[in-house]
Amino acid sequence: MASSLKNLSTYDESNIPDASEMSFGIVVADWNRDITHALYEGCLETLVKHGAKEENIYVAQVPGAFELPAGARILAGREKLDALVCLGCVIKGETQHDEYINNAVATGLMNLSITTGKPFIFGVLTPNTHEQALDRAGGKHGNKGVEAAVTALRMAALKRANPEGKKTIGFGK
Ligand code: DLZ
Repeated sequence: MASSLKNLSTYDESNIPDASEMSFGIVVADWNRDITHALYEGCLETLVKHGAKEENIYVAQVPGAFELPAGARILAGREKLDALVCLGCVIKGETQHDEYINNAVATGLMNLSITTGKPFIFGVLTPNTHEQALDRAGGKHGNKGVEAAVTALRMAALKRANPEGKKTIGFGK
């Protein structure tokens, strides 16, 4: 399995843009809240670690992952944000609910990103079991909230970049 030996949240900290002038939204689903709140902690910590000010980070809770795109759209309409991170956890069950929810959220966030030109980051765990979720919410495979924050930082910087005279943007080590 691809993740069997990896902590998926390791990244080159020296290559992350400074976020001191940036604003972010974090939308967190309440379903599986032990997991989603651990994702939130990892996400918040990472944004602050790279310079984001807590007063420039806007947080909204929504009932479940299905509500993430609508919650993110509401937050984006209310505040001037560089990027939004959407955090959830949909655990596979006996029915296909997970596929409907995950596909809807992925499509919804992609549509928002394309139509608004603003990054809406997919920070949703899609595990088969609660244990797999724990492994990815601060456990042996890292914290997807950290990964989502890093993605938000990079995409926010890409959106802000003034490419005048440059042929490459965000092409790091
Ligand atoms: C209904 C439902 C189920 C069965 N499972 C999850 C889940 O594992 N993770 C999650 O975030 N939300 C779940 N939901 C709730 C839906 O996301 C949504 O909140 C409801 O269907 C109401 O629209």
